[in-house]
Amino acid sequence: MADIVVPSVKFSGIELTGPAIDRLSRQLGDLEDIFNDKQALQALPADTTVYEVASYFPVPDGTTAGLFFGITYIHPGKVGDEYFMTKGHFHKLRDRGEIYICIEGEGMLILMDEQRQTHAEKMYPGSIHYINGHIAHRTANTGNTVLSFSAVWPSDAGHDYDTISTEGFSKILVDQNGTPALVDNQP
Ligand code: S6P
Ligand code: ZN
Repeated sequence: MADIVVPSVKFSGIELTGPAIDRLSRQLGDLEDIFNDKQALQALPADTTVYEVASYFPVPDGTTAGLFFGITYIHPGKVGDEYFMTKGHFHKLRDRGEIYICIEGEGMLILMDEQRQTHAEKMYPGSIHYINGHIAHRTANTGNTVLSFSAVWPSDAGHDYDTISTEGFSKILVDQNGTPALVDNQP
């Protein structure tokens, strides 16, 4: 290997560019179990894109002592009074943490511990969020423009989506007269 290396994965504006970037996109049709207002959901096209994630996986999934990096882009929008948001997950290895850094837009990071205590942190350009292990995390776009944020997490963390898919978060983020409010989840 050369003594001096120029990395080929980099930010370009708000895009992640370079070889072997993994890209995924989630549509409303993939997110039926996370929004409460099923009537409002059915009134929207199932192929509406809610968020996209570009990730850099420098080592295989499950590698101990490595790190992954990704950028999530959540489009503006609502299903009923709930903001467009990510599925949300615990890490499969519960004691693995994560760092989020907001790049642009405005939003909320919703955090729930294993006792189902939930609170939220406001996301704004430059805000840094430390997510301890054992904490489920979900992000919502509360603005009128794309919310994007970068994330760094351990490469052996894995994702447990099933717990959130079946039990949900104990609180949801809704638009109350133009203001985001965290309210009890009553599905
Ligand atoms: C990975 C990290 C993010 C999310 C992304 C989408 O640990 O927390 O890259 O994967 O924001 O959210 P979700 O809940 O659909 O994975
Ligand atoms: Zn995570």
